[in-house]
Amino acid sequence: MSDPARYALLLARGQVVNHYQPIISLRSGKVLGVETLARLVNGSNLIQPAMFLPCLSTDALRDLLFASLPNGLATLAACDRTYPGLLMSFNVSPSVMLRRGFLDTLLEALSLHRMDADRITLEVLEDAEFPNPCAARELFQELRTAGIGIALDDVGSGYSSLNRLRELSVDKIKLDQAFVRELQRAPEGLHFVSAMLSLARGLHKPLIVEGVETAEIMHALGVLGVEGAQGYAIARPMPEAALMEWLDGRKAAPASREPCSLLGAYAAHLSIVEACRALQNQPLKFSWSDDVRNPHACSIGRYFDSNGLHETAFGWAHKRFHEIIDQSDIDPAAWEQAATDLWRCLQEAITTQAAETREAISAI
Ligand code: G
Ligand code: MN
Repeated sequence: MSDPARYALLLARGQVVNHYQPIISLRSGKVLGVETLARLVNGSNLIQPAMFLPCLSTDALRDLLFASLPNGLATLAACDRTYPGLLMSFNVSPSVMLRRGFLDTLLEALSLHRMDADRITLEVLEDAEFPNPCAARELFQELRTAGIGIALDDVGSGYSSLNRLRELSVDKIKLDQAFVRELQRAPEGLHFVSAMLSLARGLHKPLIVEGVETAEIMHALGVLGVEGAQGYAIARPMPEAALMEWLDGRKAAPASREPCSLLGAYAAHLSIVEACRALQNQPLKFSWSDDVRNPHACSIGRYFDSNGLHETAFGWAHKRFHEIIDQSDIDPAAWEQAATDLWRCLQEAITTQAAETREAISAI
């Protein structure tokens, strides 16, 4: 039997289980909600969505959503006993959303489970374009009027273009994993995260980043000011019982804004440079505070000091950046050059460190 036929058969037989992956606020450390992730059960194997989703027809995708919805809502009700008020996200393909009766079926399921519509969020997948943008706009309006949250999923990949973000009214933006997973190998990816964060802030929508695989990446995103995070460093997708245990054992810890790694320093430098640029661009009279002028008083300098990192290429680049800021008449080109030099030095150190860690792991 071909793979698509096997997946369709498993789905028709109801061989579907939900796993749940928490989404946390980096600001408060609190759990904001969980994303429902369907898995097909094939004997003792679980088949991941990346394998089977591309093989399913629109009808099958709709069946998948409405097969995972009742269990998801029951799990949400169970979570309420110990962790009230979480949100639950369900992934949905544009083609499924535009099927006749989609909203009614969704509302029926919610009413059957006595769950308020504002407890669920639909994550709109990037797997296809909306065939009818007018109908999509209307539906999004209806969903939002009903209280159902909408997130644009996997933004930055596939069809989740900026155009979709501009045209459709959504509540949240989820940045694709590809921009986050590789940050230790390619820290310059933080500029994409930062740009998306500015856009999300401008649109008054929280940005949630996916693919947060290490504590260092989570920390750097907190330094940058990202609101929500999801990924292996927080928790892997897990069945209901494991989710309950995880929630029971969870202690909320807000992300620190002080850099405590080179990637964190890269993120802090990014925030400082953007703030400086914005101020320099305005016809305002201002003087830099001592914290910005003094290389030992800024958060990056404090981190370098406490870890003996000043006498390094990036430590010198950091001092040079502050020397330029400290001049009474700042030369904008020299300032931009100094800002870029510090990123470049940090980037080199971070990627070298990541390569050494990989080598050390493979030697074990
Ligand atoms: O695109 P979407 O957000 O729906 O993708 C979720 C998928 O990504 C799930 O199948 C989940 O198992 C996987 N996933 C979740 N967190 C991580 C992570 O930190 N790294 C990687 N590589 N995959 C993840
Ligand atoms: Mn998703």
